[in-house]
Amino acid sequence: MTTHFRACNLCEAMCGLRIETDGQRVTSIRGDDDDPFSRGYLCPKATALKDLHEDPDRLRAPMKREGKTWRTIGWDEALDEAARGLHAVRTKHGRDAIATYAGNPTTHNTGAILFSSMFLRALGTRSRFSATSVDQLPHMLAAHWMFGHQLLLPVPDIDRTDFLLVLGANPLASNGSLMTAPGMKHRLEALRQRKGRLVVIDPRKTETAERADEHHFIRPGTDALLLAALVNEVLRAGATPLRVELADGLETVRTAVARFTPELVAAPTGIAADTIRRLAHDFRTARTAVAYGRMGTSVQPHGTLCAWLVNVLNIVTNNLDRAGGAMFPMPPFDPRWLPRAMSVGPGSHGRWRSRVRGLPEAGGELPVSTMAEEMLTPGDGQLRALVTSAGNPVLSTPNGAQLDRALAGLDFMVSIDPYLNETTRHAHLILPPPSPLERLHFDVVFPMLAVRTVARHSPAIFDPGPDARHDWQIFVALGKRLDALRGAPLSQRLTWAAMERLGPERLLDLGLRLGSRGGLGGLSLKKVAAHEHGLELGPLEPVFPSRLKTKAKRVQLAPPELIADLSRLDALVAEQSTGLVLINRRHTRDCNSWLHNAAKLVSGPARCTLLMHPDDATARSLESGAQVTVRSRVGEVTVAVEVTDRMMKGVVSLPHGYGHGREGVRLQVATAHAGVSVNDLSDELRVDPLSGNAALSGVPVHVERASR
Ligand SMILES: Nc1nc2c(c(=O)[nH]1)N[C@H]1C(S)=C(S)[C@@H](COP(=O)(O)OP(=O)(O)OC[C@H]3O[C@@H](n4cnc5c(=O)[nH]c(N)nc54)[C@H](O)[C@@H]3O)O[C@H]1N2
Ligand SMILES: Nc1nc2c(c(=O)[nH]1)N[C@H]1C(S)=C(S)[C@@H](COP(=O)(O)OP(=O)(O)OC[C@H]3O[C@@H](n4cnc5c(=O)[nH]c(N)nc54)[C@H](O)[C@@H]3O)O[C@H]1N2
Ligand code: SF4
Ligand SMILES: [Mo]
Repeated sequence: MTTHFRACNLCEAMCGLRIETDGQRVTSIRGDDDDPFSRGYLCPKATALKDLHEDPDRLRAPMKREGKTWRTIGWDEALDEAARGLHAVRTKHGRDAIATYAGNPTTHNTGAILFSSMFLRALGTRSRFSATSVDQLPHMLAAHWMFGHQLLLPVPDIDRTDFLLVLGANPLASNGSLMTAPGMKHRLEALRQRKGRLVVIDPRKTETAERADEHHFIRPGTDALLLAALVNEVLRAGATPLRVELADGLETVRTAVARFTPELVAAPTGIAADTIRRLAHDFRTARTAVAYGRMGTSVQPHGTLCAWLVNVLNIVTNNLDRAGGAMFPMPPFDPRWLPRAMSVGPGSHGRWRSRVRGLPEAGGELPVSTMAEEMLTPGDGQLRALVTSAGNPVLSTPNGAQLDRALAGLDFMVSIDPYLNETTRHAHLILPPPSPLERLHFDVVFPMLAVRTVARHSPAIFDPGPDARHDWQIFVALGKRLDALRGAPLSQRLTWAAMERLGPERLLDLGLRLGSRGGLGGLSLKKVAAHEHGLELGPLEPVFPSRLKTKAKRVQLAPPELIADLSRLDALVAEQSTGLVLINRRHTRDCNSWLHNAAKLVSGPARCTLLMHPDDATARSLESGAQVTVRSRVGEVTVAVEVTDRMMKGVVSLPHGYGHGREGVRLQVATAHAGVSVNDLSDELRVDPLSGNAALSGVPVHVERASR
């Protein structure tokens, strides 16, 4: 029996685990009580690391598709064929005819995150897509414009705040997002113990809302109105907070939000004017306070306005870059300051536009809501090939059924993925990396979002053997071949050789030595690794103005793009809401679309149900358990209804990540708990036009009893 200590890589929380193994088997997975950051906390998903490792459906060797049949092939053959296939498309149709889609687990995979930028450079395509544009893109764009870097994302200082205002997030189920803080339950309990307040704004009375001091239902998609009214109220109260000196544009903001009075926004948001006024007062006068908006505020038509206004509210109440407010983590290994070739850079917007719909590039990527139409619309620049890595866009992006059709028509597709699932079944080649327990893990992304300063190195537990290729090795192998095929200069080939020799471990070591904290001779991988339960360097500290990346080292409170975008809110005020709208939810035992093959995680009553308010059910003569057809502009699904007063009237909710019933999927357990895909209803034409982020929430739907 051997004991290993390791950070869980399944979500942002980075919980420390204590894993017992016996030979090649995992015998137990528990929380690591000695982890100074997570203190023994873990969620039910952690045990899926064992299921994942032992899953007979997990691919262990490259797969090649011939028609509908798959056969196993060797790595050299697979990599050669993948590179040749991509090169052929590049030669015939140009570089931009190859699309790439990077999914969420990329950010939880050390090698993938460190080496994917280089691979993308080797492909040289502008047709880059990722889960970012069905997720946090608005937050990144607001940060780019306000703080000068898309990854300068302010994080709520949850352990020290006196007032936490949560909009559109459910950390008790999601374990936190753009806020890495394991053990959310304990942290919220501690907030209560110190007499702090938790206020939740959500169209569903969520697990988090249940434990809040106050919960207010809000009409989906209207948070920007609420936030504008809150900012307006705070500014009208006349306080001039100290740190606003560090910011430009206060007067512009004041003028721009002046028309959004609590009375104006009460009807469209569904929140009474008095309540808004009181919230503004309480927030402004709390010793410390922080507003925090997440998925519910970003995947809606005004996502970037929301992200901006959350920051503005924190700034005008003097709660940015201050203990108990919203703070900027500066981790020991900081990917923001890596060389440009290896990092995402400070951000950008609108340098080019998508061919069909003219949506803007952001941070070098196009909105994934446009990917299917770029494949299906003939003409110069049509997408002909796709590389997916760690992504399942058929289930995770809007109008998944359309994308499903589009993928079936591609000339060539390669998927770097351990499963044959809804997306990868369209690939010509699947290149599977080993399981998480077979590789080193060092969180590169999430310490940048963590509420304390942390670093942790987790060595591999099992040896994947000589016949395995890690994600980073696949990227290097493909990149090298692609460069050789196009006759890249020798210097480029030498770079690949150097990178291959370096590998993630030496790169991490270098980054730690040069990092934001250590300076040369400071930290090293060895020093971090010596802390087998993780290294914790204390609470966050203020970083302004030196860490701001704006030209003048001042916060830009009033980016012109956002001030202009406020005009869209006038239409929102006038909008008459009729009919039902659909929102999404997450369950503690789901992990986006991809852990449903773990039996323990899908056991119990079926979770893929449509939540509906009793009045809406009565109006349609529906009772809990009734099968209903849910129809939107793009498609329909049939699902059981669950009547509950936890939903706002006029709003229904489906979980995201289900829909495993598609033909050809090799996921034995998941297909037995298939459910329906919410993204067969979400509409790819509904986006936040400023960022191009998908408006997955608030989709108009029609619901009626299913006819047999
Ligand atoms: N309607 C609706 N849609 C949503 C959301 C929503 O709330 N509602 N949420 C959105 C959000 S926040 C996100 S992040 C996206 C997620 O969207 P995606 O990232 O596209 O999808 P995932 O479900 O995370 O699928 C992950 C894929 O990566 C594979 N994988 C897992 N680990 C690894 C690894 O280490 N290496 C490689 N190469 N592959 C791996 C899995 O087999 C799976 O195929 O979905 C978005 N879509
Ligand atoms: N168990 C579990 N944990 C996860 C994941 C998972 O799939 N399962 N996924 C991970 C990922 S990739 C992410 S990005 C995070 C997401 O983390 P969170 O954002 O905390 O999770 P969600 O459940 O998507 O929460 C969004 C909330 O917004 C509400 N909402 C919907 N529309 C609106 C609106 O218009 N306004 C307001 N105010 N609220 C609205 C929904 O009811 C929901 O409660 O979770 C991560 N953690
Ligand atoms: S909350 Fe669960 S899934 Fe997330 S890191 Fe912790 S144990 Fe893993
Ligand atoms: Mo996400």
